[in-house]
Amino acid sequence: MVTTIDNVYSADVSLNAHGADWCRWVIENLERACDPLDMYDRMVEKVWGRTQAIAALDAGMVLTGRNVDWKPSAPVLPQTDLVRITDRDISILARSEAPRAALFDGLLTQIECQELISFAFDRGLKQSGVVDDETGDNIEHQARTSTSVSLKRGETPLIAALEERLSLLTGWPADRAEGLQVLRYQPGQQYKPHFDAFRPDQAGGRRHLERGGQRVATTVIYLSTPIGGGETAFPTSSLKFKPRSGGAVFFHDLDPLGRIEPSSLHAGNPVTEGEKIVATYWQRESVFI
Ligand SMILES: O=C(O)CCC(=O)C(=O)O
Repeated sequence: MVTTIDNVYSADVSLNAHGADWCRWVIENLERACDPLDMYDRMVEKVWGRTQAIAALDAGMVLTGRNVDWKPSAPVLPQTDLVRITDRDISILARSEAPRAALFDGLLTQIECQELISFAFDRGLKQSGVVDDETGDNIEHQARTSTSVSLKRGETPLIAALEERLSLLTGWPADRAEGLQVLRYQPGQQYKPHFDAFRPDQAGGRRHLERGGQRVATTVIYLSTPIGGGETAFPTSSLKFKPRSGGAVFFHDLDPLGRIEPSSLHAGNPVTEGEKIVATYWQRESVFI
């Protein structure tokens, strides 16, 4: 076979995911110095999956000699579904494209869950709050009826080990994260649909952005298994994760281009029986002090 520019490009699996015409479209537009962010939107609007579009643009940027740092960096999950992190095997039981989410198992042992719950309860839980749009203060709101406590990063050896585990699992530095927030939901308690990312168009959101930048990803770590209800639910896709102690759900708060991801809208469904206890871990764009 004669090697032509066309068949070199189309030999790239990611560029060729939707056939030769699309492959050519990507390369030609990159060669014309089009903005890859606009191209991404166009591709996803048509036939491309988000991950596919990113991979094709990444490959195209390399092949056309353009700047490969075209999108913000973000936590990344391992490709394989079983990963050995320090002393344990963590499984990825399920993945989703929209929201870009993954369900982990084996992040904590049952003993570790108990230790974290006891520590948080000893520190004392108070009525949970939400960020006030205008002031950025934490205010009580009927949308969030759990009780909670905010812990410091590395506050105990177990917390430090868990943060290290999450950092290794997602390839994101442990100092680019808030301290864990432990939440307790009793029957009837819930957190109605909301985004975790801060709104840059609101004064309250901007106040939080000054400290460590945007929230880039959330991990909800399940410390108990409620008998009924309490799913972490994503209403735009009808995806629901059932809490199981020791497991966790990870999801990106931003789209691959750093904008608030519409499908990251999520809720903690009302607990109907038993008790749900979680620790929420928010990763930030930059170092959080
Ligand atoms: O409780 C859950 O399942 C979700 C918690 C949550 O939405 C949050 O802390 O932002």
